[in-house]
Amino acid sequence: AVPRFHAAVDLGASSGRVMLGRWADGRLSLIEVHRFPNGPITQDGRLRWDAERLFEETLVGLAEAVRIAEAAGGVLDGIGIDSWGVDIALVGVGTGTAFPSGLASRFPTVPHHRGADADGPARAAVLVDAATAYAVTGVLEQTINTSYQLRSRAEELDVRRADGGRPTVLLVPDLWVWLLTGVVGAERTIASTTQLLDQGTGDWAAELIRRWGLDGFDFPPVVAPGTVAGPTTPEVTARLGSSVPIPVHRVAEHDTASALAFARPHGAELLVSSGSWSLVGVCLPAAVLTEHARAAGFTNEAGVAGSSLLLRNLAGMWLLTECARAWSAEDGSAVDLVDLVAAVSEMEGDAATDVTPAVFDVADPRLLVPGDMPERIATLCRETGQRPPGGRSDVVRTVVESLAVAYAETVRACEAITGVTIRSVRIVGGGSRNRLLCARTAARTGLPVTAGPAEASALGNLAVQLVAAGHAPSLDTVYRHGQDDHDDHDHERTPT
Ligand code: LRH
Repeated sequence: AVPRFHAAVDLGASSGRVMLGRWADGRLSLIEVHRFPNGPITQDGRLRWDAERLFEETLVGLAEAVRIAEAAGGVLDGIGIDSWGVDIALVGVGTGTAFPSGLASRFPTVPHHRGADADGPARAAVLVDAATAYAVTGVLEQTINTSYQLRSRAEELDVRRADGGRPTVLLVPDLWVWLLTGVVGAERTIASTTQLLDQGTGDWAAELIRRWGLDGFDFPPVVAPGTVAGPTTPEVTARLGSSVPIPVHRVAEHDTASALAFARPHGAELLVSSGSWSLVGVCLPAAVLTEHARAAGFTNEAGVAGSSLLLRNLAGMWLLTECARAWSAEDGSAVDLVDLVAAVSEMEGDAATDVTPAVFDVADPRLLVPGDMPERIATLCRETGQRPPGGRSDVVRTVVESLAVAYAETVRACEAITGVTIRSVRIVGGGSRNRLLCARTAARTGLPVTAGPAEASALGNLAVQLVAAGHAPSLDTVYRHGQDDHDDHDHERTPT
């Protein structure tokens, strides 16, 4: 059979990557063709993403994907983009501006959600309270939401300008699709992170948008995942060195939805998408818009194939990457987190690690912004009367234990909301490589834990493309017959 090549661009908060999938004989093989670092940068006194560099890196990776596909006698049949949620660029669309000529001098800036105003939810609540917004959108009042970010930008921009021009709101992966194709749209899974999508109609919540003073923005049409946005523009096609334009797919553009694209809507498995954030919860047939779900700290986000994800948005590997950043500054040289976590995993079970580590609330808002993470963690432990972790390995154990405790508590909270007993845990994403986290989650939940795939978002991205193109019969076939560079390993139930 002719090999089919598809590229997944997966933009994560600490690194981005371009993965090339080759589908042949009912199997998907995945290779990483390009990986590049990511993180917040400060520009004009504000926390932002280095969007222009990230887009350049994307083009470098895609050009390499084209080269590999063509060298193998094939072509690149599709490109899909997924990224973190909530963050946006404002662009003035309408005149067929295409990358790179028209945009080189004014690449859109993308503020980082970790720099969002802390009082956004309180100020918005004066106009529409959080409970009302939840009943419409299913999204919790988190400072990072697009809704609050847009309210701040509306104030800055005074969008009701006399010329009537309305800036268009593009979430990060929709911005990438626009830069590649010139086509404007709002893919449903990524749009569901905004707190501006109506769960009932599946469209923008027009009244909420008006009452929050956001009707001076243009919101593009909502499109379902599993469609094609359009072909690459001539400029992009040439830049990628491709002999033909490449179809750009609307995949599940939210990385969480892509990572969990294998999940069936039954609520009996706790899903953990573990990257910079930990998204923890269950896949259900429909959103849960009750006060109970809101009070318990759950948000509803769109999954693939009409499914709904009931999730807590908790801190994740961000806690460790920020610790590593602080320690690297202290040492004057880079601290390797992977090595440190591996060393701590090996110590597990030693007499020295008999004492249960201190545990803190991973949802504490003080952990959201960049800063001296080891010191903040020590403060949280002291506030609850615990001895703060001593050395670096103790800090790692405390972070991992606190995440496992939060996951275990989420099992109980999901069961109370859905009435469905949770029988297993599945951890996907980069954090699934953290053996200590998987083992401690098994211990704290008392449930069997399956770890991997680590590149779940890229796999889901490719799966949606392959099903949409008619190559693969179903999403879970791609997961079952997909390989990445990670061995799945199961963790035995171990008593706490
Ligand atoms: C995970 C995620 C999550 C949050 C955050 C901003 O990558 O998309 O769902 O909303 O990033």
